[in-house]
Amino acid sequence: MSLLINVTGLALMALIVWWFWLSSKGRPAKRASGGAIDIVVEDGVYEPSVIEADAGETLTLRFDRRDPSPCAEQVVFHKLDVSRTLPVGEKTTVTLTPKTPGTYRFTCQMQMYQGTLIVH
Ligand SMILES: [Cu+2]
Repeated sequence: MSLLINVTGLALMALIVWWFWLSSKGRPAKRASGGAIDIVVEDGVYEPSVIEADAGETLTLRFDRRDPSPCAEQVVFHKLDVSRTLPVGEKTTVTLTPKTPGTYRFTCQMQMYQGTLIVH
């Protein structure tokens, strides 16, 4: 009986590892190349959640908030001093020109939604 439980436990762990590996693989970084990038805000994730850009490049991000929960209400770009309120069912444009290469996080006000802006 305890062997069965161990096998089940191992299978469950393998499934969890596989799930995380697969879900991170399924989200390639979105490269900014002049045009606007649409970011869907839904089910606790920004999609895409990783944005890449070059330093000094002006980024136009269009947040499409589909999640009506108050959690998704704001997007905050840490270190860049930018935050916006996102109305539900609308696209909110955020324009940024990061000048220094680095990794900048953007999150909701409670940091449940997580995004990363990589500046080269
Ligand atoms: Cu939140």
